[in-house]
Amino acid sequence: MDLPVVLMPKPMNPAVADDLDGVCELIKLWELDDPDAVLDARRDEIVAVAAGGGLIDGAFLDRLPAVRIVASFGVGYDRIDAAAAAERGVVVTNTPGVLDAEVADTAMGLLLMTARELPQAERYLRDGKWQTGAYPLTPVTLSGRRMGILGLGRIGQAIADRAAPFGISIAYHNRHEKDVPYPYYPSLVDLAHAVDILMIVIPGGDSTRHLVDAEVLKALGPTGILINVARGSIVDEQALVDALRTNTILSAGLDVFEHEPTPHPDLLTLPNTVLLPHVGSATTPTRNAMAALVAANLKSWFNSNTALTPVPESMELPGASG
Ligand code: NAP
Ligand code: 8YV
Repeated sequence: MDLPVVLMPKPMNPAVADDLDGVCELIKLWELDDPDAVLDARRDEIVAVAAGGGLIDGAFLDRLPAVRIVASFGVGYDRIDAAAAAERGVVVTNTPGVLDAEVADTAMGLLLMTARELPQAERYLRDGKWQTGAYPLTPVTLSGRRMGILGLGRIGQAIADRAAPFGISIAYHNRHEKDVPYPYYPSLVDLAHAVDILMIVIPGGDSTRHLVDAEVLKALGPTGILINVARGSIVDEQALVDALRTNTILSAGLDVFEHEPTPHPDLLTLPNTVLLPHVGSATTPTRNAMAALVAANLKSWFNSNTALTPVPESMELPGASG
């Protein structure tokens, strides 16, 4: 029997291909001499896409009319037009849950690094400056501070759980109030006013672009710390640079940027930033768990036409009821 044909447009964690060995024929697009010719020749055979980066929109899917599922690596799927996919009867899956702890650990690490200036202090030691005197005291401590979580979802809740033992209190802003023991702020600006730390964990994409703008940063205030482990597009990066330069906020810890892998150049030179190269989920065990979930979605689809973790936009489609 012919195996189902799966397109992998960009390189992915190798565990995806390993998990799919013998399950499907995998076309690794980036390895082909003439990818367009192969896409045209096999357009009616390719039934699934394993997506690990790159834009997947309506035009892309129109080239591949037999595709019924796009299994995406990562919980954020802002590079995939899931609504356009649904219009074409294509289910999109992501990898929720398996990375919550890892990303929450990264968020707390980034918060500690930023509030206590740990990377700057380490550079001070490495530069031989300790001999000339102690590293300056940092202006804020974490205990007793208030954290506003923009996006109290799976990862946001895992961050809240970790923040409590640090003596940090939680408030949040989502579009919808949740049944949780934390104060809810229907307005993001009001949340920013009320807290010392703004932790961003909402999805990226057009609907959240520049939600954190100059007004929100002003509301966070001169002792405020911004942490972003979600998507760079959520923050107006120029407004953030201006706010950091003018001490409108105290500091920022960023794992994500508007234009990856090229952060705004001023972020690199400002003294009050801590910058990570999008490593929120970047451990071998967690990336392997994400890869396994990508493969499990495809296997389940081929075995029983059922997606394991469809995104909300796909929920009305057959095989995606959860
Ligand atoms: P989730 O469980 O879906 O939580 C997202 C939360 O954001 C929900 O509580 C949602 O509540 C809220 N939200 C959505 N749109 C909003 C808006 N316009 N305004 C205010 N709140 C909004 O997602 P998750 O699994 O926690 O992941 C969150 C994001 O983290 C992902 O989408 C991804 O971009 C990012 N991420 C980054 C890394 C990394 O490596 N740095 C790793 C994993 C994930 P409402 O629906 O009530 O608004
Ligand atoms: C990954 C992420 O870095 O899951 C997400 O949304 O941003 C990260 O876990 C990303 O999926 C690409 O590898």
